[in-house]
Amino acid sequence: MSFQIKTFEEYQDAYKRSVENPEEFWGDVASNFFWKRKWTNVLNWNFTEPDIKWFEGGKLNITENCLDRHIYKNGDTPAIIWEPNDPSESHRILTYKQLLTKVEQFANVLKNNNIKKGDRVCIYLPMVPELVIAVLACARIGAIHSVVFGGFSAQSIADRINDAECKLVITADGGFRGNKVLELKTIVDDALMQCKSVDKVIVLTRSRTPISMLKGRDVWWEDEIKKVETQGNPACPAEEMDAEDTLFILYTSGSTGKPKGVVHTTAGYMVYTGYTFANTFQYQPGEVYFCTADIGWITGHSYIVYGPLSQGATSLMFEGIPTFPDAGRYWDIIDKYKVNILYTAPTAIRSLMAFGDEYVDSKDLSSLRVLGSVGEPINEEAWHWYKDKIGKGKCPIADTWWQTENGGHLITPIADVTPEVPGYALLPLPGVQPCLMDENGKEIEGNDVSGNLCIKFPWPGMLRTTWGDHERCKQTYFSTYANMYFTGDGCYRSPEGYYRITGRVDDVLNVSGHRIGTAEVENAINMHSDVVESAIVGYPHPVKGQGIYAYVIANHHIDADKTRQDILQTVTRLIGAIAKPDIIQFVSDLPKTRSGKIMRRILRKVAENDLGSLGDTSTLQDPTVVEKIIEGAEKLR
Ligand code: 6R9
Repeated sequence: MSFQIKTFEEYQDAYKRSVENPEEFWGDVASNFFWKRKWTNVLNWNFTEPDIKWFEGGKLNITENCLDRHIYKNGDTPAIIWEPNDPSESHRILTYKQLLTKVEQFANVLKNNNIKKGDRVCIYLPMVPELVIAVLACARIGAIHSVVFGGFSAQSIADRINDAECKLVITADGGFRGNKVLELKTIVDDALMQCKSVDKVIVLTRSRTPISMLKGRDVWWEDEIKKVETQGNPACPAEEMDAEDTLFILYTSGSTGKPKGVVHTTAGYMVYTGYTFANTFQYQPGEVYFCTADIGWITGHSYIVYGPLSQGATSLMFEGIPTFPDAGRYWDIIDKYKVNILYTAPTAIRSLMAFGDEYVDSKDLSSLRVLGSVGEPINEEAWHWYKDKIGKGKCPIADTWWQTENGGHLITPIADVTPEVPGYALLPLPGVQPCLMDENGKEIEGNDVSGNLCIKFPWPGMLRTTWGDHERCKQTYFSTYANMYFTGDGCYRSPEGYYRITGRVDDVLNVSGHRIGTAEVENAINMHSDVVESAIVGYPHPVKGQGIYAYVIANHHIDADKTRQDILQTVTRLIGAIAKPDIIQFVSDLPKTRSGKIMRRILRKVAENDLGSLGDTSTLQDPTVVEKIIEGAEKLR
């Protein structure tokens, strides 16, 4: 890992070089990877189209970088350690050699099922090693994976499959999460009633839940593997991919209705996730690294699968939830496998903190060396508990700020290299040029200032487009400010020049570290036959970070308690349980401007119970609406 920065001076040098001579800088980083053919041009870009190309002319396969190149020296190093949901079930370890064999085998299964380079494959699996195998098998043959988080509903899966026109779905009979069984195959069956493009479903056995298998369409994972074995288990050579060939699509919520398929390409994503993994966490050979995210989110893609594996690391994946069988589960896992690096989310920290220290105190956490945080701003109380209780005051905390669209960390402390300040993502990694913009499109210079966070210059891991709709990519990220990537986040830069992310400035909520578009939830609620109109806002929630507050105008005749339950059911069916409102307030009207726009600012203040600063309500069509809403909110508290 010769690109690992070791001291603050080295960080400063690397940063300077990355800004003054980005092509040389990233060319040097990229030469630490395995290329079938070297690139001819490091970077070609403009942010107006946008059109971004890294390592043009380069040929490679990311799985050769994540697997084959480690085999010679480190074939017996564990690549994946898997801890099951139920602690009494045996864990599994896959060495690099074993993982490669399984990936090649399953890549041949995909080929046998008619999947070719460029085809889209939807993966809807629980957190089992086969999920990593499926992802890498797609990459092996150049198929584009679209992983859908196991908590999403049939409708959400159908929307994602149809948007990407996936040909094949990989799922399991069911998945275990705590004491629940997720009926994954049944949910896929429901989704596929709406999907014409899918002609095959590969089903892994996991929960042995009874399911239906449709003749001609559905096949068992295990049977398909047997077929490959009877074919003599041939190797599966890695498909030669162009640097800019699409590696995967991952859907994420924005401020408008429909989730966007964020597109990441091969070489830039590989270089960026590998570089940031090695640097942020200062991973050392032989260490056990545990990221608690689900592979259904970008954190799992970049920092369970691709980043760690490209660096030959040992990546621990956990099938279950932090509170099963009790709130000491993460600490048990750390103790059991002598985990050195833990990467988790503030929502998990806050939730475990609330269970009390007795779950932590009896565990041996002395193996921990580095802690990471991701997904949402970390409040100081949680930061200190993490630092003192979990890290025993000796582990640096990397509060990594980044987004699905970014591929990897953009602003983060580097463990033991840069300073740390609670609540601060701190400083940009080399190659990242952040800036703060004001409402008029002007850059805010200097320190001790706040503004909208933008990035001025491309980095290799950034998104290239949104699937099937380049215009949307341009509109969402590259149009708010000329020649800038707009993040959607607000940010403060301290007198020292340190960055603190203050949260979304658009209509995107961050609930337990998951992005939820308010428009998406509103659309779902509005589908309910008794709902006339709705408005969603976020409000501070002690564990989730933000909770979902729904203002709903319903038909007069409703039974409020019953309709509330029905609305929750509607949202669960249309999006998934993660988008369920925490509070539903029925209102007779919503505060609207004379042009008919909902004034969300006021709704937010009411939801936050911050009534002293409602601001100007004189431009409302009917200012008395606000009083009625405040009255109703008080009754709910
Ligand atoms: C990786 C990931 C992205 C949004 C982002 C921001 C918030 C993520 C954060 C953070 C403060 C951090 N966010 N990390 N806010 N501090 N360390 O979470 O991607 O799901 O796309 O969410 O999450 O608001 O814009 P994604």
